[in-house]
This record gives sequence, C-alpha cells and structure tokens, in this order.
Amino acid sequence: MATDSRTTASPAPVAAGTETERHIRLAEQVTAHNYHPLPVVIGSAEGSWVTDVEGRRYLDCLAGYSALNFGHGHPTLLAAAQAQLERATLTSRAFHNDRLGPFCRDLAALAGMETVLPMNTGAEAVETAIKVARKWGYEVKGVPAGQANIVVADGNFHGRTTTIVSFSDDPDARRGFGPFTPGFRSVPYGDAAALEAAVDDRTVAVLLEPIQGEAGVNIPPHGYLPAVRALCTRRRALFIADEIQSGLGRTGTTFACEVEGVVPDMYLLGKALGGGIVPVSAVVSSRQVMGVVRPGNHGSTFGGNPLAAAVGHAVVGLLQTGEYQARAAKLGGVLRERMEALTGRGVVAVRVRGLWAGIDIDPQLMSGRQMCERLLARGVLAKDTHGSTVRLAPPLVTEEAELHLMADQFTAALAGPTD
Ligand code: IF1
Repeated sequence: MATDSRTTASPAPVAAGTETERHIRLAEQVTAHNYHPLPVVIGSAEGSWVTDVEGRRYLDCLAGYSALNFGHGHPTLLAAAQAQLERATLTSRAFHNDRLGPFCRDLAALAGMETVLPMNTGAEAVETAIKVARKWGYEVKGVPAGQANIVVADGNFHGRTTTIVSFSDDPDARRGFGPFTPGFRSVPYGDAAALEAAVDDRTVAVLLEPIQGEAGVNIPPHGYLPAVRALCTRRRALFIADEIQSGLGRTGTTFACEVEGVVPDMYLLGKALGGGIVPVSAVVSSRQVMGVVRPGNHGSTFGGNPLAAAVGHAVVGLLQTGEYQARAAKLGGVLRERMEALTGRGVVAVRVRGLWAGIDIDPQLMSGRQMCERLLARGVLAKDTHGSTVRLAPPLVTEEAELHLMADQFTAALAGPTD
C-alpha cells in the first residue's frame, strides 16, 4: 500500500483535450445529473490516497462518506473478497450459504445483539427497520393496526427512498417526489423535552443518527442519547440508532452510541460494513424484536449474499481488535487540535468526534463548495454539506503525518486559492 504521502496534486482547472475533460464530458452526456461532482476523475486508489487520470494524487478525506473507513484496497478485505469471488458470489436466500451464518453471528456479537437482517444499502436497512418497528408495534406493543408513528429528528439524513424523504426536511430531497408516506413526526435534534412531548402510545420507534452526518457532523448535547434511551424504555418504543455513517470505528468507538454508554434496540449499519468493496448493510437487534419477521415478509435479491457476507465478516474481524477505533480516537485528537487552531482564521466553528469533523467556513469568506474546490487544487478531497460546512472523514488507516499534510493544505486554502 503506497504510503509515500508527501506529494500532493496541484490540479489546474479542467484543461481541454485532457483525459479528465474527456471523462467529464462523457459522464455529462450519458449519466443523469443527480450529482455535481468536483472536476476530478479518479482512476486508482490505495489506502488514504487516490490517483486521477492525469496521474495526480489526492488525500481522500471523504472516504466514500465513511464507507472507506479501512481505506482503499485494505489487503485483508481484498483477500476476503478475492477468495470468495472464486467460490460463490450469489446464491439467493432461497438456499443457505456457508458465509452468512458466521458473518451474522460475529456481527451480532460485536453489537452485543442477537439477530441480523442483512441487506445491501443503508436506505434498505432504514426501510427494513421501519417495517420491523411497525410490525413489532402492532404484534408486540399492541398499537392499533395502521396507527403506528415513528419519531425522527429535524435535519435527519437516512437515505433517498420515497418513504425516507417523507420525513426529511431537506427541500431538495423532497420537492417533486410526493405523495409521501404518513406515520412520521419530526422534532428538533438534541431536544429531549421536544422528543418526550412527541412520543405517544402509538409511537413504535424513535429513529435517530447518534451524530447527524449530512447535517454537518452535528453532535447532540451530552446526555441527549441517554435521555432518548430512557424515554424509549419508559414509553416502550424502539430506539433505532442509524449508525450507517457514524458507526464501525469512525467516532473512535465501534458505535457512536457507546460514547454515552447507550445501547439502542436496533443498530442500522451500512457503508463501511462492505469495506468499500461491496454494498453491505444490516439491521442488528434482539430476537424478540426481529422475531416479528417471518418468511415472505421482507428480503432482497442480494441481501446476505456470500460475497457480501465474506467481506462483512472480514470487516467485523478488523473491528474486533479495537485497533481502528483506537486509531480514530487518537488521530481525532490531532484533527481536532489542527482544526480548532483555525477558529477565527476563516473557520467559525469546528465539531469533531473521532476521525470525523464538520468545519464551518465563514460564509463571508466562501461557500463550502468553494473551499472544497480550493482543497482539490491542493490535493485534498473533501465534500461540503449544507451552506459553508466542510465534512472531513479520512480513512481510519490515515497516518498522523497525512493528517498534518491535510491540515496544512486546509490552512493554506483558507488564505487563498492556489495561484
Ligand atoms: C448520497 C449524504 C452522507 C447516511 C445515513 C442512511 C444512509 C446514509 C446516516 C443511506 C447515506 C450517503 C448517501 C449519499 C451521500 C451520503 C451522505 F450526503 F447523502 F447525506 F453520508 F451524509 N443513513 N449517506 O449517511 O445509505 O442508501 O446511501 O447506502 O445519497 O449522495 P445508502
């Protein structure tokens, strides 16, 4: 794995006649415009680094929105995938396969839970959790049929399906996609009193990100998650923690909920569970909750396939040692120190948990997108989120020297664009 990380790109604007321009032009012609990517065309990747089609290298500080916690091409994960590719990749759930059981056993144990329902994307895990919580509400809690409600938080991001955007407050995610799925109510994130007021006898679940990712690494007040846990226990509602982005080592612990000693009734996992190689997601819970699901209720063509299970199992193996969680916690201190030093120098606020940061750029200075364009020119890949926030989520394999390199370029980018 290349670790010579001293060189960084200094990409010029997209020059005519280059490979970069050719690829971007082709993509604009033949793909739907549901994204506005930065003008870089990645050809290869290793560890925390990617190389574009012009041969320029960039430090990847987005890491696939935390799907690449273990970096690009982690040797253990590649080996697991390559070995399984030559054995069996898909069997459907009409039959058993020899990878699913060991994966689910060890994932459940990692989460301190009993049962796993394997899916593929994060949104599928969220949709699965909504269905299971509703069915549990009717069959176990005794909510009248069709009357279940689920409480969510303002500023949430749980995926892009029609039901999920039904409870989003992002106009761009909702406009033009109605009619929407009923049965959801939203309250201010971090406000335990508002949550308590919203929960009633027909509330089957509270669905929250322990730290809101798309909202800009929005960390709730200390005590909020324990209050959610206590409320859900008291009102017999399921606490569903969406750890699809915050989980699997990103925040310095296996799950973000851990930092306040909270155990939800369901973990929703995805992104890094697939090692950045295949889509793997899962709902992890107790037998009592998952017991409401019976054959024919739910499933998917690829959910629990042997290739996904083999990679997911290797990911669980990496997390069992605690090594990556410890790295994220330790290096997160470096990230915090370097970013907080920029407060008042173009940065107005910094939020850090583990190797995950939301940096609010002074909107008077530039937008988050402009900052990401400046970082691109300095060989650092990052993604803005709403307004002028830049999200930083480098792979957990990133070296301390690489974090300092990123921070040096971040500091320089605040001062001005490359000449
Ligand atoms: C895009 C955002 C991040 C998630 C949480 C569920 C899902 C996600 C907490 C759904 C997915 C992705 C989606 C991707 C970009 C990225 C994203 F900007 F969209 F909001 F990370 F913040 N729960 N987040 O973060 O998982 O179905 O995508 O596998 O849609 O552009 P998915």
